[in-house]
Amino acid sequence: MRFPKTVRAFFLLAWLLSSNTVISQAQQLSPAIRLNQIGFYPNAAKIAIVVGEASDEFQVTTPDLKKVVFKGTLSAARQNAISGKTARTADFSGLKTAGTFVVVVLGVGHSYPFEIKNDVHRAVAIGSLKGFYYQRVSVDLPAKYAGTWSRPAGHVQEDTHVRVHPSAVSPGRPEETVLSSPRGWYDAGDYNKYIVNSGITVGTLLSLYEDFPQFCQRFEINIPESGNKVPDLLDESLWNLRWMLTMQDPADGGVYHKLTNPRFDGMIMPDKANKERYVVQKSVTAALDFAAVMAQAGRIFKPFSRELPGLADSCVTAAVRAWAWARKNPNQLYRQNEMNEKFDPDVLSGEYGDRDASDEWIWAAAELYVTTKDDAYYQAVNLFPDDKMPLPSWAQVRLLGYYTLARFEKSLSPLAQKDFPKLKKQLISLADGLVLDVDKQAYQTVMGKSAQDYIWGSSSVAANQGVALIQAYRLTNDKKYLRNALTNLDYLLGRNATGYCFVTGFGDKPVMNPHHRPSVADGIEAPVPGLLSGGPNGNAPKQDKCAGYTATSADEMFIDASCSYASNEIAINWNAPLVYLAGALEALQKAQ
Ligand code: G3I
Ligand code: 9MR
Repeated sequence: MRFPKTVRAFFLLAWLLSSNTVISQAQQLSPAIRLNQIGFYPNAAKIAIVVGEASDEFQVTTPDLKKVVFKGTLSAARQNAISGKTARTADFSGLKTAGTFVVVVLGVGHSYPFEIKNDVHRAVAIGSLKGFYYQRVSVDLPAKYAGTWSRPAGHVQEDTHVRVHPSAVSPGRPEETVLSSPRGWYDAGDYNKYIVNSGITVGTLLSLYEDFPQFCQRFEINIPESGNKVPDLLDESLWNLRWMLTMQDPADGGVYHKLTNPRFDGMIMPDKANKERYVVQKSVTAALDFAAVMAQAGRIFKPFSRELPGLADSCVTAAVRAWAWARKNPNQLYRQNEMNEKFDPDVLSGEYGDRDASDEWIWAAAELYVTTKDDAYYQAVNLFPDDKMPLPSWAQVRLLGYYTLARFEKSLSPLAQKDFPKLKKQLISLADGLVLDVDKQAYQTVMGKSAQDYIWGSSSVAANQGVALIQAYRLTNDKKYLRNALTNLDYLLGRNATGYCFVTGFGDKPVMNPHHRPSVADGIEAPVPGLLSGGPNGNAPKQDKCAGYTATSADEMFIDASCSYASNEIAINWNAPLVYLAGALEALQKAQ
């Protein structure tokens, strides 16, 4: 809906008369103007979306509304294909001056302030990696690193006295066996530790290091290890990697699916969560995700043999043994309900179950092949069963293997070289599909062209689309992929149908009440920072039954309430692609 012609003519007249003065200094902050609440690189695209009725003109001004630095005309109205609402674009890409500004739209109001500067997403990149530090198990988080959110260690006793669940017993480890399996990150808003989800998370973080090693050298996040000779990204990843290593049964190389309480804890602090914990059944998906990550870690930590003696070799050995276990147990999927029928106590924490391990085989084979340079891994599984390029998620890791093959294009053996042109074409066609028709989308973001994007953890869909586009950029040097990747960072930081910045601690309308036990229980108003909320999920009301959903469309199906675990939990596998996306865009900012 637009204003009648006479009203628009009046606004236009006022606008012309105003010359360089502001449209109206009485403008109020308007939630209808959606933009990246952090800001923009000087040379990159700069877009705000205006929802609903608006006049044709907009300005960019100083935050006090006194000085106009840019004037523009809103685009024609587009209809949001998901909600039916009207959206118009304020494009101020022409403004390249550094500073802090707001967008002002006549008859609507002004936006939150944002910055234009180099390194504008550095704080988000640092904050989202630091988010992992706050998830650390087994260690105190002192104020020196954790600031206001300092807290005592969780699961110190519990995770050094872990029981073997009846589903997981083996000749060497009968039922009463007690294991030590400390460290790692809490998975999400809950306090359990899951190998499958750890796999994609660590794999994604380590990939940022492999793709942008120089950037990672200077990527410091103030953790206890900062200042040692190992980049912080690797040190933080090691906190989880070392835990993962303890989840392998030394007798047979199998990997337990998870370390968990039988039931979720209440909303309490980690040091108060004292329930007995178990390692449960070994699974083929856990073994293969573990093998993939350990193989990747093996090659990454090799140059650090002085700082971390023996680590790289241990990782490769662990990977090879997990792979061998998977070869012997290809059908051992994790099916929680079936397991609970056979064994007690019942385990009711997150399942991370999977009916199909073919993608985990592909990922593990690709990583082992690249690390060991042994063609046998390349030939062991059908690496290219079809032309599909499914976006990475915890249940779908095929592309992680393809990204690795692409990353090592120059050192592939002749066997893999042969397949490479086709793989490259397919990765590029995935990216071409993502960038198609973004200009027709209400928010001008890659995210949200289809309502299908709004699933549980949709923020990770946006972030992983961004990662796929960065991969395409690396393969082609075509900046259109970078430009489109940035649209999804804009989405996560506020240019979306909810108006929230989905990263805690960032933006002017940040998520404040995530489903995150420490954030709920610590008595501090602000949530633990640097954590990515799951985001809108069309099915959330059915899934978490939290009261308060009023939205009628999937792109808005989100509430900033701690009961909403289906739209507002945080999770390590969602944070990792955010770290990648923000880090990669920072590393590549000169190219944008
Ligand atoms: O992918 C399908 C999609 O094709 C379909 O259209 C849509 C319709 O519902 O469903 C999609 O699947 C959903 C899937 O998430 C998407 O990743 C499932 O319905 C949904 O049940 C599933 O939710 C998972 C959730 O656990 C419940 O099992 C999330 O992926 C997963 O991230 C989440 O993980 C939990 C752990 O179990 C426990 N720790 C916290 C963590 C985060 O919430
Ligand atoms: O806190 C749990 C969260 O991490 C999971 O993603 C979610 C779905 O498995 O479950 C949450 O726990 C809830 C449980 O499923 C049902 N009772 C309420 C729990 C949250 O308070």
